[in-house]
Amino acid sequence: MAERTFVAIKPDGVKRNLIGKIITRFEEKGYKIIGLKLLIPTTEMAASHYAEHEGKPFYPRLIKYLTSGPIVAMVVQGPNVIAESRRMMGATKPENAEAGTIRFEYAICQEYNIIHGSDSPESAEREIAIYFKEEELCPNWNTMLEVIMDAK
Ligand code: D4T
Repeated sequence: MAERTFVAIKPDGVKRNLIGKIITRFEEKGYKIIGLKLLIPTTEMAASHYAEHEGKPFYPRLIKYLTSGPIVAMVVQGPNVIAESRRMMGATKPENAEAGTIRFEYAICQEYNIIHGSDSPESAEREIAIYFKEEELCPNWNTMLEVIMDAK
């Protein structure tokens, strides 16, 4: 199976009308979006997503933030997409993000850093399963389209 990762445009990114700009970066890079939805995460979803941070001082605000409005949940597929998409996002703290990265361009604080990306294959599969059913994903859509176009 091709490498895939979970990416979320967080509520501040959606509220600031950055959906198109952020999706464009992944498309222009050459990655395929194989799952996409707009949803307001429940507290259970957010708690599961950020289980590793439970008990930390910033955890309650993190959960409140993630459940405060719609997010765009995406599954993105392509070579080395887990590491590369995090490089495209830049450091968690926008002030440490390299010039040209998504957080450098669009975020000014760690707490509201507009985007999330899985940090390992295990996190990617765990996070994809929180937001998507496997049958909601379209991993082979490019091949499917080629078959239809060839038939014409
Ligand atoms: P996410 O998971 O949102 O992509 O962030 P990172 O993978 O880049 O960073 P993380 O897990 O360390 O942090 C998760 C989330 O918590 C917020 N946060 C983090 C915060 O508000 N205060 C803090 O001190 C830390 C460490 C930001 C991202």
